[in-house]
Amino acid sequence: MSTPRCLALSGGVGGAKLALGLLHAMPPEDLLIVANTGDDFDHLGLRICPDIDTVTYTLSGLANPTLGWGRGDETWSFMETVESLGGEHWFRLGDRDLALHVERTRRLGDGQSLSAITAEVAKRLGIAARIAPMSDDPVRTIVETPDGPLAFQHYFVREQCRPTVTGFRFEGAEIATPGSALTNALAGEGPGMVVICPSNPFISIDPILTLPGVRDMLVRSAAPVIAVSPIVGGQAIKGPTAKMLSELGLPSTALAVAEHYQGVVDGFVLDRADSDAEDAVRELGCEVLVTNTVMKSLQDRVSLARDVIAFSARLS
Ligand code: FO1
Repeated sequence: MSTPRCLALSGGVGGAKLALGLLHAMPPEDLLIVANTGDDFDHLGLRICPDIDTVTYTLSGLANPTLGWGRGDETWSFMETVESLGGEHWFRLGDRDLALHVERTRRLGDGQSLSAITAEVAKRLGIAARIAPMSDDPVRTIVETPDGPLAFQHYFVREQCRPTVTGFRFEGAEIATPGSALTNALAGEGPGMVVICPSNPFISIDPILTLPGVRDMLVRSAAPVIAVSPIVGGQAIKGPTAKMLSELGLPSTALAVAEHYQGVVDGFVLDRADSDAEDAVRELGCEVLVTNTVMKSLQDRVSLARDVIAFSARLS
């Protein structure tokens, strides 16, 4: 596999939106998206990989635009039937989405790696860019709360992010091997640029950075590492990032996210709404780009991707 020009680290919805913009802004073979797998879990006997699937469905044009996860052309007969039988229905698997979980679980059972399955599914769905898991080994995010630890999807979906967060653990990360797509991309001359997508820093990006050697490879990489803020005007575009920051005793600001990434990133992208933080972020030792980061339309995604590419060229 050739070294990608752009390595994008992604979590769920926000990451997938920028990944789609990047796909439109460069030749697809130049792009490698490495997805968080800390959200993965086994449910109803199936292996579910939400962040890989959100990126895969988004890049193939199959994503559900309303929910942000799962497929757009969905029906729910399977879930309704599970519920009618008294089964667990708090985590909803649509009928078409179900096929991916069944097929992935079968292939894993046959001994195929998650990397190989993810690449094959992307190809089958017509995606020309590369998508890879952060690791083929199991890493499971645990959310610490005052009432004890919660498995990630129990916190996120079953409890609707209501419990107060006191910290995170990434079970298995210390003995996991980073995926070969990720380490190959960062080895040798490395990629032209690394983009940390506007995903939740604690639950989407930290699992990737915690894998043995990954943070060091990013710090040592000659490529500019650029993070796009998932916080705009004190709010997360989607998800619990702002809530988590305040529960962890941090301000719900883009600056707090930049501080979190201090030492890893060379560049930080702020939304225009947060332009007053520009000097403070620069004082952390990284360059700053202020632009529109809110991605409502495809045009917004492509514009932000182009801005990030131009910013990285300035930093190279
Ligand atoms: N998120 C929900 O809020 N409710 C669900 O029932 C749900 C089901 C689901 C099924 C497959 C899948 O790939 C993702 C799903 N998600 C659901 C999203 C997912 O749990 C989270 O958004 C991510 O883990 C956070 O990035």
